[in-house]
Amino acid sequence: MNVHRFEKVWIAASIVLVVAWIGTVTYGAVGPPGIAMVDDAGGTVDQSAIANNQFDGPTFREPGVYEVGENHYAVYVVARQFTFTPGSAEPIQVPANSRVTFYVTSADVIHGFEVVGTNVNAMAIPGQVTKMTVEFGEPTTYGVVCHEYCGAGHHTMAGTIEVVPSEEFQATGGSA
Ligand SMILES: [Cu+2]
Repeated sequence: MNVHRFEKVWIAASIVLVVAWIGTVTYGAVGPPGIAMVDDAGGTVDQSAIANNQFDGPTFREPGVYEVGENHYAVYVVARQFTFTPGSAEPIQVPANSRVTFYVTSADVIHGFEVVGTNVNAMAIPGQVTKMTVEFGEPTTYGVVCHEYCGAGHHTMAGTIEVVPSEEFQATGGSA
């Protein structure tokens, strides 16, 4: 069988592309970028209870920042049209060089929770708790934006995360 020279070049280029794509995904997942998908480990909540500001203990606690371990904090965030609580009215404060687990849910429609300039990027889904653990480094300020179109005020839906020196940090939700 005679394969034309250009045909061979394209076959080779296709193989290189496929290998490069697989390589990129593998590098992102197991290499320095540490990219991971958000799964359903956060479990579910009663969306109407969240909408009525009823928070039932371990499933979804009163929105705020909790100290849950040594240098480990939990942040419970409710997204609703068109604010993050906490985050919008008051910033989410976390200490520098800490590990933070976010629990995010929505009181109404699907929202997004993206920490600008980082790989923290997830959906806030009514009835579902999005759980993700991230590490924060030096003191700085991050913007948080909703990146799922959620209604007329979507473009105004934003918040702030302040990474503060650990001696200035005070957990709003208390410890444990
Ligand atoms: Cu939104």
